[in-house]
Amino acid sequence: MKYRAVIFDLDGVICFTDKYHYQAWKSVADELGIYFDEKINDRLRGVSRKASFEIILENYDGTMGEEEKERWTDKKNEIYKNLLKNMSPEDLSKEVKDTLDQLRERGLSLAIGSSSKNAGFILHQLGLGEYFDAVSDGNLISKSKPDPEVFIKAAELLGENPEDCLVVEDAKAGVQAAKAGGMDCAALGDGAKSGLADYNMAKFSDLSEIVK
Ligand code: B16
Ligand code: MG
Repeated sequence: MKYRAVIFDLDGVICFTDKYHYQAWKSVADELGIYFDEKINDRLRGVSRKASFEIILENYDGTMGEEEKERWTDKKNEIYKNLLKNMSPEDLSKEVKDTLDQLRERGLSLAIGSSSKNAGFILHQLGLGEYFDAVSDGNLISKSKPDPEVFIKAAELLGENPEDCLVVEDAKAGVQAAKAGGMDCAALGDGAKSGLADYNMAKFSDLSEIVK
């Protein structure tokens, strides 16, 4: 086989939390009187919470200090975490679960490489709390994607070399992070449109062929 391990981005690959991020940021933006729509929300994909707020503030007329920014990002996270309680194992598609099981049966190690500080809670909600061999997330890193830190950390936790790992991503910043870390990348959605990935997938189950 071409790879020994597969490292999955979480939001946009294993599950879809876009609508919850949108609702939470929208409520913060409305309170601040900042224009915010789904197109701006698309730009937040794969980007850290702090960097996401900076993008939202591009439409803010005033100035804001670091402490105030932290209060608003904390508020967004409280709203977001409450919305995540709506997630359940039913939000994990059969296609994703079957493909993961198939890769595992073939002897591949499986890890998560997510910018999110809520990755553990999301995995728990999906019924995947104990499923992965390693979880590298926003709590373990100091530099967000497109920096490769989160994927390098995942490979380290698995005890694998980067060149033996395949990363699966949906965001351009995530594809850039994988490549900067010396890993091959299979991309979905915006990541595939970026033209920077080694493989472009139409659907998650395409992975079965890619890792053969
Ligand atoms: P949190 P991923 C990313 O997760 C999301 O795509 C991005 O929209 C979000 O801002 C980021 O996590 C941080 O999330 O506020 O929960 O720490 O795609 O890298 O799995
Ligand atoms: Mg993502």
